[in-house]
Amino acid sequence: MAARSIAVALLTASQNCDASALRGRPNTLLNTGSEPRALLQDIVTWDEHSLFINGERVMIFSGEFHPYRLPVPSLWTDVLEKVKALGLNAVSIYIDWAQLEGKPGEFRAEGVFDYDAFLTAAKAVGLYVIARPGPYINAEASGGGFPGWLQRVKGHLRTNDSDYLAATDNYVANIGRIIAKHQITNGGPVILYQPENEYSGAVGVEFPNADYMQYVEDQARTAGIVVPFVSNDASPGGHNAPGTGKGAVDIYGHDGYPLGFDCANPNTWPAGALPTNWHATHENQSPSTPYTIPEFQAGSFDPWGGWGWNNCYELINHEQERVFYKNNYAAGVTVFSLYMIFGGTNWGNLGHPGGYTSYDYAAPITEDRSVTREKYSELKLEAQFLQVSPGYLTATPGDKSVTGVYSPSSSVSITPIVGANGSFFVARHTDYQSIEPTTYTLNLPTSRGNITIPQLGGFLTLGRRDSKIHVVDYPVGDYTLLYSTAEIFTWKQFEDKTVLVVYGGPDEQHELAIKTSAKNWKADNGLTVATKNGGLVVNWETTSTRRILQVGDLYIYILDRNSAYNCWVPKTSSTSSLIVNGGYLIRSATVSGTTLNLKGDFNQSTSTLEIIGVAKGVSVLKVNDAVLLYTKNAQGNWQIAIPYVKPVLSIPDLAKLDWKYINSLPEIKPGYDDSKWVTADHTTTNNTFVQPFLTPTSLFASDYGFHTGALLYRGHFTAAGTEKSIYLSTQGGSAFGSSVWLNDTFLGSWTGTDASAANNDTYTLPNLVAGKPYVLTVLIDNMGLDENWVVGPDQMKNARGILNYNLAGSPAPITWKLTGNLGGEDYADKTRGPLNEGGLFIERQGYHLPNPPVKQFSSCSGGPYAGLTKPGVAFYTAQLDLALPSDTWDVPLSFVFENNTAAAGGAYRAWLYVNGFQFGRYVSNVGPQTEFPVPEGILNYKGENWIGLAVWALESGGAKVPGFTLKAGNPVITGRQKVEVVDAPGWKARQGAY
Ligand code: IPT
Repeated sequence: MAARSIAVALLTASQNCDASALRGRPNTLLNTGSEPRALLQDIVTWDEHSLFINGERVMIFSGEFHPYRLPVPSLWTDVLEKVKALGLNAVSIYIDWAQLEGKPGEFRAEGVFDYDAFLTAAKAVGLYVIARPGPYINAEASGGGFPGWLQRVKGHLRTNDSDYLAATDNYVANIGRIIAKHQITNGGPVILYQPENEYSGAVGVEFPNADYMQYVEDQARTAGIVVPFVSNDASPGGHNAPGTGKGAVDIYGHDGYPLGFDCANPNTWPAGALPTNWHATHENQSPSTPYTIPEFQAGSFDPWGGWGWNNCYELINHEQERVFYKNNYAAGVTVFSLYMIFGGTNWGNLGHPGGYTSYDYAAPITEDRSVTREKYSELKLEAQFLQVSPGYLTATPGDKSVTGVYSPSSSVSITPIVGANGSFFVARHTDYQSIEPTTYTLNLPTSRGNITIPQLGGFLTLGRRDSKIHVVDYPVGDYTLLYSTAEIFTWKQFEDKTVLVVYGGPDEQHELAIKTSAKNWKADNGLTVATKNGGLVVNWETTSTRRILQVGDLYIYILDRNSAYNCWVPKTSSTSSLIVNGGYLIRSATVSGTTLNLKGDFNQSTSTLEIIGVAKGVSVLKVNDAVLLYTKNAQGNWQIAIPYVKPVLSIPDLAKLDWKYINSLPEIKPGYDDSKWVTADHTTTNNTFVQPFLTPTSLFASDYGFHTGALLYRGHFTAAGTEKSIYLSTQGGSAFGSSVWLNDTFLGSWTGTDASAANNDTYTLPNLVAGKPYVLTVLIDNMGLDENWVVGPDQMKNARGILNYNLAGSPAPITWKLTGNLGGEDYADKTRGPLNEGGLFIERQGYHLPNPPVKQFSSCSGGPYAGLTKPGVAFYTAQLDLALPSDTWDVPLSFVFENNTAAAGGAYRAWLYVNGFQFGRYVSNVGPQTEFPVPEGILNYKGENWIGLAVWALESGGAKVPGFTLKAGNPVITGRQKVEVVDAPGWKARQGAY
């Protein structure tokens, strides 16, 4: 046994005897990088199979959720409850540094950025948290989470260059302190901490850089982090695994996105993408730690000009969950997190240029928090199964899947996971891409010998892109299943009975056997029952009618998969649960005295509930706190119909609002005063990515503190009269646009394509008058800063703004001024954070905030629908009053742009502001997003709202917004906690605004 595993084994063993010696070590104790090391706490421990929490062996089944992509703290609990209802027991969170330290040295984490509140909420819901604060996170976030001012750090990012390390200290000290406070050692939910992110590859610098990794870990320890460190190598490369010395983490993990991100071809599962060696690589790389996958593909990102979430969903759907997740179980994963469980929104410019506003990710929970996707339901089946299968955690996975051993069929491959408390045989198509159903039989080793299954005749079927877990010698309370071809959803031992729920796909033949000497049983029609191998064998064909087999006090509910999808297993205490059949969502169940209170959501189609396993002393039923009368059915289960009367929703017609208009491009007007603008006078730059540096002074926006949203440049020169054209090289990131004026004469635009992060254009100039001053105004859309996935090139530093220019035919020098958001790093809006507003005139003035001074604006009945007749930027704002039944209903709302290029009259971009939060960037000529969900809490459902649209027409004929509407999704009766409207200030005249 390696020294490392001895230390672990000793520690684990000590749990039951004297663990106290490990408690109470000072938080400042650093691990020096030498191994083996002692743990700093004794609550989260592990062996080669799994984690233990407080001495109890657990599977960690987690989903990634970014609180920063849902800026409504009172809705965090809603998402967390939806995660918990799946049967997951943890969430993994990234934290976006760029939002919290917009100005070096000033850390702010309040209001919508309140991680203290988030971690409190996770604890209250009963989920563990894996904390992943970076400092680098990737995450399709602007700069990969790095604040823009890191562009001015000369050293290599994510290395131990001292200026980079120093830049991270304040953030990690502050966020580390918040996370530390919420560790499980302090009664909080945080059980693991991930330093760095996918520290897996570099170009041109030393790699792996153990000093760097160790620094990141020491920073966290210094901030008080005592829980184990987990890594997330990009692939099974063994980087920083225990035993690799300095910088090693406690628990090695690697990520996996086997199907990739090509949503263009959603029906194509690429060949050879199913991992087949992950158990073996784990045994090689980190045999003493639980097999850990901190990020596994649960959806896909989608770029500008992409295919949209429906396509991505088709690619990464419930079938992908069946085949790929089950393949991971076959490899023995016991710390498993899905990326993403809920994607959310890239509001307020938080995204990188490779993505648009929606970060739905085709995740199990949709961006508008609905749980209608089939992958949500399929995930529930798998997660609930694992929760009741503790034997899985200690079973030993076979090296790989085999053909011809556990089934004679060559078209089926099976991986055994053999254990003392049940064995698991994971079957899949040998050709995992197969969309043809195949029939097969099994030959499984059981405690009653090898058995050919089905014993009572027929064949098993594996449908298109399917995988199944067949259990053997599987404990169900006091009973044991000798085997089951039908999959297990859950089982529960109640006071007077044990209920097992199994399911199969439509019309499939299944068989299970119970080890029992019972000679009496009760079987519903459609079940064939026989005694064999000293037990009872049941064989059936799945139909949508539920059938029950009763043997002793064991009740086996036999369902089809769609019926199983409708079931929930809410916990009533740490050791007991109910089984609830029906309901759109069952969030929780609490028993107090004689009353059972279910919290849940209901829609029309699933409003009948059956509650299985109510304890004897309980007689009163409340649903969402209201007492309801129930009946008992033949099985003694409670039954109740939840009244659902669809509310009449009054959704305002946006076209009828009282729209006000103000020009948002005063910069091109004669006499515009830019004296308060920053002069671009840096003759050097620390930017090491854009090389060579081509202009007399730097025109890189981040060199002057502007890292987000629209950028404006003004170039002053005195004409010689010989000027012919202006060449401009602009860069804003994928799908960016730019427009150029000379004084108030429009010279042209780059309307953008998804493929172009930069653009070079030469604009012909009119005849200029010698000796006269002229101004070039250049508007550039910064789509976010690049990520920095590969260490070394420092791609995050890739500049935004003007990279080069040439005033052809002229000796005249140009003096450039620029602006982004008002104040730059001294950003104006501390509530909505450093990224939310860019440099548009109306943003600098704060007119996008609630209650702008509309008296100074003009009335315009046509609003954005009338639009602009020439290129420019117009701002339209209106008060929007809502009166929606938000106390008991969850009503998803979204703003929809009509995608009609012809009617628009020209390419345009629109920024959507809702009560001051930028909740949409629409690009008419690139797409794909046209529908922008905005959560309640950002919208006040019971009162006044202010919405704004900044419309940038890029082409000579101007542009109008052909259609812009508010759309309500399907309302559901909800048991979620009340949504508090986010407290964020309205407009006030801004000091020094220009
Ligand atoms: C992995 C990143 O760790 C994560 O932050 C996110 O960007 C994810 O990809 C894609 O959504 S990197 C993996 C693709 C190798």
